[in-house]
Amino acid sequence: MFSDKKAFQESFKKRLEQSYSISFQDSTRAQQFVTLSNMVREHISSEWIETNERYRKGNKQVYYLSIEFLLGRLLGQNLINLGLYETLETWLADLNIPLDELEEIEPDAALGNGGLGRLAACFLDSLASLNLPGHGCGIRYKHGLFEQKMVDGFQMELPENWLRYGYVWEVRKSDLSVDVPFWGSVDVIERKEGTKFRHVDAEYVRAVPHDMPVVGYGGETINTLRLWSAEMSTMTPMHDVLKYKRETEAISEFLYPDDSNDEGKILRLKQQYFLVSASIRSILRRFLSNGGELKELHKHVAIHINDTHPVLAIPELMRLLLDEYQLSWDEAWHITERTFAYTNHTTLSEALERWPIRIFKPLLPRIFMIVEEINERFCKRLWEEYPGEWGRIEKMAIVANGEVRMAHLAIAGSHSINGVAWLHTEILKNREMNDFYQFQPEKFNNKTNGITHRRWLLKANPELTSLLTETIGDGFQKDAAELSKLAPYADDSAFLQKLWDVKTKRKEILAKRIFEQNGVKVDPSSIFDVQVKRLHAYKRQLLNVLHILALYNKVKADSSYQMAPRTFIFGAKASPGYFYAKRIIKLIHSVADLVNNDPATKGLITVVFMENYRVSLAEDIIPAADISEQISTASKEASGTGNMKFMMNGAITMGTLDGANVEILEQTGPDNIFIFGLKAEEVMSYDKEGGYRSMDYYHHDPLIRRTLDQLVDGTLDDKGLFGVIYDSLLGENDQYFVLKDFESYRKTQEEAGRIYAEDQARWRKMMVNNISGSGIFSSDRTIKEYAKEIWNI
Ligand code: CR1
Repeated sequence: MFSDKKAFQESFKKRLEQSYSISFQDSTRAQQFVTLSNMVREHISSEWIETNERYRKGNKQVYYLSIEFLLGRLLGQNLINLGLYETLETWLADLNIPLDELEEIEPDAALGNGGLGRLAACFLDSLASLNLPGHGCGIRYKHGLFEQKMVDGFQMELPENWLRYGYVWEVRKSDLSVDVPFWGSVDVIERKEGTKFRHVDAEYVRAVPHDMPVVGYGGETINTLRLWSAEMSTMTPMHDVLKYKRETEAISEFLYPDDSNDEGKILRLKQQYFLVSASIRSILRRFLSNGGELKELHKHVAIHINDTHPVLAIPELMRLLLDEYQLSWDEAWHITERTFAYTNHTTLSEALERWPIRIFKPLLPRIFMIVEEINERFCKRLWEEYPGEWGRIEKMAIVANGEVRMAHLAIAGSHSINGVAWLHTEILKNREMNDFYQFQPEKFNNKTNGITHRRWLLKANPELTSLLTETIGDGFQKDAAELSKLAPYADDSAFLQKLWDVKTKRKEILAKRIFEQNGVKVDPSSIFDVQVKRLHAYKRQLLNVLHILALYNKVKADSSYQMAPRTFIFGAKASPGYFYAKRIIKLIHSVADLVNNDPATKGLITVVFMENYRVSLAEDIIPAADISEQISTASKEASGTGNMKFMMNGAITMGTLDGANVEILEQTGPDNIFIFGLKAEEVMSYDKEGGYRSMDYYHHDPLIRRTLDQLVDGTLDDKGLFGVIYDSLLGENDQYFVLKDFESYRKTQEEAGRIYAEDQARWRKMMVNNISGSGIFSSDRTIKEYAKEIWNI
């Protein structure tokens, strides 16, 4: 289909006309996009079949269970991985169709919130590109992450609709549906062979799989992402059918429904069980139909639990082995514990899931019985290890105080527990999960996150990709470790000039987009200083915006103050119920209004907030960045992955020693990164022992005082909008150490600006050292470690 230009063009036109009954001349970009994508999907079908055949012959399979997969767009990436991008670009251009316009039509598949979901997407790409048998299991939410619309600086949330053209990449497989039971009760049947349990009077929800091809680089391996959608089951009687339909379909309607009330909580728990029950049963079915022996399951199947959301997979596998396949508890547990591995992604307590028994037990009666039994046996083992230590055992229990603690269940039921960056894993081992680490140290390990360089370099930055290819050859495209070959070019002035030109070109492209979207003119020769990520207090967008306001004050107060012109670029969605985060978004807009419209700072400081941050927008922003803001309160950001994307695109990190920044520093060395602020141990010891008083910083630093006062004195608004932020810093003693780190941040920013303006040769060299040191952050490296050390594939 794609081997001959004429044949392709004819087939493309013909298919378009046949599918839409429209002449080729009159067809729309959307119709062209759908036609082309369908052709690509059909093109890979034989490789997809072939991959599955290969897997049937006995390799160990990995299943990556995740409540989020933040895929973004697939057309361009699939073409790159298939090696077809450039060919089709010219063939389509002949038909007057710019390929990039077709790519722009594709809605982002935004089935995730942020880092955790994007990591899952990068992992799928790496698994397939390394020809490893690893598949995703997730939920086919009808609506992905909300679309952010800014109205007068306030965030509005609109429902997202990625399925509007139908979804070209998926294949619906109704014949492989499974029915998932909720509610009802458990019948206990005493038999000669022992006690049997049966879940009765359940309400069933049908899980219908939709398979998506995951195209590996080179096109040899096409893995599968199986997404389940919830539909009515024929196993439930027809009374009150409307209510039943509504409640059923709600399960796969939205990503993370609001769970601030019980109704939302029930829905969330339903989603979790829905995902794991359908996935585990389809995994077992496939395993058994290939002739697998259940007692050997763990030797042929590895199941990974991405954060605690899919943790019910553990009792679900137990349930199947016990109730449906009649294994003994000990046999079932032996298999289960060796099959599962769990990744922790955060130590923030609000993200550690606990489910109230009053909700859990009635919704999932049999699963709850099994969880209780797991807990009893687990506590018994603890008792043997720590006789008499009630306090410790209660702290470690899986069920306690009326709640099921999902992380504890994950630890007890997995053979491997990993953090996502060196520092994060150390904090897990030595603090957050220290009791568990003492009990079973061999289970704990680190797997520093990574990003797929195929999307974040080859796809997002073709300009840099060609420059690198002409400089060090194309080996890095397959193996990102080869980026290290760039190191000698840090002193090659001809190369440095070309690198600078590429960066400038990407800044011009972004500047154009900013003008179109925001109506703000930004100067591509200014420093592009970028912070894009979810809005959260610990990520400290507030520190960034307060620094901008302080800088503005400095320039206003002293017209001779020298600074390199800067464009501060933000992108962030705030969780709809997170009032404080939304207020910070408003603050960024108010500061932008003040600064962008003041002739005194015109051309020196520009502030831009780009609406609706998402994967496809990130692909435009990241290649254009000079400075990458990674300024979380040390110890709070588990890893970060944006930091790695920026580094690979030649931006210099402005960061705290938090998450993977620590390892970025290891790669770049101290001269190629801007590090500031408290260290993790310092933050943790203040957290524990106190001793920090934000008010002192307010009193002793006139710049801080002046800047904070502007939050409440009418400079930014006259409705008291920012009192809540002022109070969080002073009244509530600044939980995230914004004021404590402020001066160190300000000075480091000043230093960065000075180098950029006065020592551009040095800056260019820093860029090279970042790119050449970034290969280790390819998710290929991460996945190879998971494969070898956790999954044993
Ligand atoms: C972490 O906050 C990390 C990603 C992926 C996030 C971020 O630092 O890079 O996971 N955690 O590991 C998260 O979303 C619910 O927890």
